[in-house]
Parts: sequence; C-alpha cells; structure tokens
Amino acid sequence: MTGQFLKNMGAFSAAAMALMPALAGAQEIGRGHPAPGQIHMQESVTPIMDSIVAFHDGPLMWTISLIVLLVLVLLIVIMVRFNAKANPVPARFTHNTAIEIIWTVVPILVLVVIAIPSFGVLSDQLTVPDGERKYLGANIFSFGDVDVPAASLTVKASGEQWYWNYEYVDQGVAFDSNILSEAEIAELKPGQPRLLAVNNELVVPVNTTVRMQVTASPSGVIHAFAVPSFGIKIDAVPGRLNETWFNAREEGMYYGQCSELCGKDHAFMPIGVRVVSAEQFETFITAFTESRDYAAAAATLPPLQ
Ligand SMILES: [Cu+2]
Repeated sequence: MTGQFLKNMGAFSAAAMALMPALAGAQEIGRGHPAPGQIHMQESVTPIMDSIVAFHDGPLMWTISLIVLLVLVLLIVIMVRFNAKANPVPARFTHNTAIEIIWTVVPILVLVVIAIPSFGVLSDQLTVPDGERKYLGANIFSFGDVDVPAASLTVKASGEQWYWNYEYVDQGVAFDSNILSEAEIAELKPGQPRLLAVNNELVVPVNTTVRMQVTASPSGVIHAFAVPSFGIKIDAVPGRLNETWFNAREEGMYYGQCSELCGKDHAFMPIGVRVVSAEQFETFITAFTESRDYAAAAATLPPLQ
C-alpha cells in the first residue's frame, strides 16, 4: 500500500519535473494580451495595475503561502503523531475554548489586514483623479510617488449584443468595435492576436488620464468592461453610468474582454485599446471630428504591428 503510494508520488514528481522546462520556456509575458503558457498577470502600464500587482505579489502571496505552509505542517503532524498505530487510544475531549477563540480571531485579523490595502486600491479605481486627491491604495504600494493629472479625455463605452460602441463624449463622435475573424486578421491586421483583434480600436493618448464611462445598450443586457494591463474591470449595466479611469504610460495595443456572462457571443466581443502619442491622437481625433468617419481617422495612424 505505502510502496504503491510512494511509487505514484515518484511518477507524479517526475511528471512535474518534466513540465518545468516547458514552464521555464514560457516566460514570455504578453504585451497587452496574454501569451501562451503565461502564469503571472499581464504587464502593467497604469498606476492602478501597479498597485494590483504589488498587492498580489506582496501581502496576498505571503498570506497564501504562510497559510498553505501552516496547514501542510498541521496535516503532517496529525498523520505522523495521531495515526492508529502511533496513537491507538484517541483522546475523548471535544472542546477547547482557547483554541476556538484563536481560530476565529486570527482569520478575522488576516482578512482585515488584506482588506485595508484592497479597499484602498478599489476606491482608487472608482475615483476619477482631479489632480489633487491623494490615492490611498497607490500610496500604500508606491510610498506616495504616484502623481496622476486630472482627467482630460472622456470616453463612453457601451456594451451591445455583442460588440462595443465607443463615444468620445466631448467631441460627440462614436463608432462600433467588432471582433475580427482569423481570415480578417491575416488580411487586415497581421500579427494581432486571434479572438482579441477588433476592426476599430479605441484610440487614446499616452500619459493622459482618461475618464472611462461604462454602460450598456438600454434594451440590452449586463456586460463588463475589462482591460487587464490597465487594471480595469467594471460592470456595463443598462440605464446606469459607471465610471472608472486609466492613465497608460506606454504606447501600444492593449486587449481586454467582456467579463460578465452576457449571452451567446460573450466570448466574442473583445476590447481593443490603442495607446498612441499625443500628436497622433490629436491628428486622429481632429480627422474623426471633421469627417465623422472612423476609418478615415484611423488611416492617419501608422499601421499596427
Ligand atoms: Cu458582454
């Protein structure tokens, strides 16, 4: 029995060892989209995502690892010291007030310690910067270095069945953004990731605070607007205007997906955000406002690579 168990464990660890090179080889981290075999989160390009990554890699990882270690040690002690052979006559007591208080109070304290930075980051996500406010979550993780200007561009994303509509609110122009098939990607946007590439990307300027208003078609269903590299995830609810923000520090293509089960094409309404330089954005938005034609405006931008 024990011999068989050990043999199985041996086979298991051999399989785990065999997988290690595969995992080590998959260190490539997708820029703005997930890479095959990727384990960690997508690369951060906003202060909010910096805080989320710091929270995950710091307090959360330590808490999880210590709890796993504690439970493992307890299990081993029980298996060794209290098995039928080592401990043939079990104790018969059923209560111990001290230990019951400890195992109630300690988890509560652990949760409180996790909740403080977590709520700080959450409140930062939901409060659009005014250029003055100090950010609790960001301050915890950056030691007060984060300096975010007030929002200077407002974009409204509306979840439709099943695609996104984006409106540059102050400019009064809007467009639909639909998923591209693999054949369309090969033809129109070679190199862009499948199931994520879209025909019309949301174009925003770099190093600019963008106020993101999120809603859904009044006659539609609930969606959710999520872009992992920006640390954004917020519900798109018919009849309700939710608000969040981002300030991307690097140009590039960033993808996200609808993150609320919304119907048959839930998996096929990706979010594509293209971050460009201030000058490129100026040219784009001027062309878009004048022509009211997205394709003509997008033609002013260099092709995606
Ligand atoms: Cu959806």
